[in-house]
Amino acid sequence: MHPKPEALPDALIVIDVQNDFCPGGSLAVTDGDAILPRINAMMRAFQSVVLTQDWHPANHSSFAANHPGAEPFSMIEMPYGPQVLWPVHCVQGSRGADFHADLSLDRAAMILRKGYDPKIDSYSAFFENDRKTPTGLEGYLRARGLSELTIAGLATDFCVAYSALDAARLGFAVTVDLGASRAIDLNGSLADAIGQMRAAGVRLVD
Ligand code: VGL
Ligand code: ZN
Repeated sequence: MHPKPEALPDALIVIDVQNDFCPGGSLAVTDGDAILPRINAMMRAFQSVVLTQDWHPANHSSFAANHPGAEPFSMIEMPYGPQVLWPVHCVQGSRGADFHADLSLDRAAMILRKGYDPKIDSYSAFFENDRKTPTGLEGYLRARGLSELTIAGLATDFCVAYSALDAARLGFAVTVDLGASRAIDLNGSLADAIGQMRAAGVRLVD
């Protein structure tokens, strides 16, 4: 009798580790690039790795520049709810939208792009910001039998948190690795996101 080899945990979802969210980028997250060694090492410990990529057209409605007179980081009301207006970032095909050069891509089974509809933002890897329009990631994970997810990347309080909350709502078992994530922290958004993830049953590890 041979013991069954310990199965690797299911899926690692790496959120938006792109140049524009790293130091020097247009929406730089403090120390965003500090997570790279840890993320790269984590990839080897999962059955499947999914990378997401924020992927906006230049006329995207989440850009302050597309709302005359509006300042970056101000809020507007969109048909689907409140929306932060961001500096122009992750424009399709731009250097800022590329993955950070040190991000290991070899083990990525899937690269999911989001935020390409000019009318609606998409923080989450699962749904656009109306919390209804699916990206297809749920179907991908279910079809492959991947039900336990670890989520990390940029930024903790926006795309990571929205992805984790949606995944929990869909019934996945979700862990967020805070040590492999960094936050924007806009007006208390990090504390808010942590509180919401805890309340939703997301496991938080450091
Ligand atoms: C993100 C703001 C705008 C993120 C993306 O990846 O957290 N934040 N677009
Ligand atoms: Zn974006």
